[in-house]
Amino acid sequence: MLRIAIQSKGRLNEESIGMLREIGILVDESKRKYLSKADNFPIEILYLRDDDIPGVVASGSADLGIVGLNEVEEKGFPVKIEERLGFGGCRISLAIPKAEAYEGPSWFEGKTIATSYPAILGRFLAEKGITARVVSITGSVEVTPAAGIADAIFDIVSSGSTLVANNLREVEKVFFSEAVLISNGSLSDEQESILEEIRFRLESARASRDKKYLLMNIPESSVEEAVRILPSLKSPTVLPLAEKGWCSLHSVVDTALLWEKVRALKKIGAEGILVLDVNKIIP
Ligand code: PRT
Ligand code: ZN
Repeated sequence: MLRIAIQSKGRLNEESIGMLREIGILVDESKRKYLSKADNFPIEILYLRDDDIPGVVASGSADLGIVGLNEVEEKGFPVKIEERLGFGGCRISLAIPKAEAYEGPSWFEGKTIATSYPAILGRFLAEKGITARVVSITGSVEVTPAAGIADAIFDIVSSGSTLVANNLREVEKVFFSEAVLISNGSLSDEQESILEEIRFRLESARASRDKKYLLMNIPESSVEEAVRILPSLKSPTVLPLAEKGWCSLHSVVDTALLWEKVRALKKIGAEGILVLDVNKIIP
């Protein structure tokens, strides 16, 4: 059995549950309690505030956690980053009042900066040799300059609209974050094999994300050319059709190349092209 801590509510909650579902671990949300068991996998879900997840994993009260890399970095607990999960992307940036001129980090010398990330900010300031006063605040950091509490802020930015709404300007992007899977690095052999299964499934899900499945009818005389256009996982699958002289051709292509391939295939006579999402790719 493995215990995994995820955010109970907030920005990472839904996507954490969605990620577990994507790899076939079903969490019954209607039964959601502080701790609940997955229906079909040897895993227990522990619902926590994101701030508590790195510490709970480091202490061994949970074996794994899904949390923002920003929280891991800020808290500084000795946890192991097992996987980057590709959601919850954001950055932590320094922002100043819009009207201020800015020529570089020395702007912050002697200034007061409000933040929920004093450790990450402290390291940045030390690296740049800047002395500033850091005010730790847990919420609504973006209103502190207008309220006269701070000259600048160091806060999470995603679209940037919160900064714009508060007449602030992002001047230094300091730390880039996304959701990560963490462990305490001391799992039993049985737990290690469950984690290995999770990693394997994550990899299959990831591999499928930027692929499309293509199905089409193509004249027999064009098959050789189509195989050249469509280098696939192996080679494309070619099946004869009832109608003489025609085949059905199946292949997997990179999403980025989809339209280029479709155009080339139509040119050599492909018809009835179907494009399908790929659910999993299991090597
Ligand atoms: O209650 P709990 O403590 O669990 O949650 P929380 O309120 O501390 O965190 P929550 O749910 O807001 O965020 C959880 C995690 O999501 C963060 O630790 C980040 O890793 C990640 N994340 C991704 C974000 C954002 N994007 C984000 N935009 N966390 C916060 N924001 C906030 C930010 O603080 C600012 O107020 O959104 C605002 C900025 O957004 P934009 O789009 O206007 O730039
Ligand atoms: Zn939090």
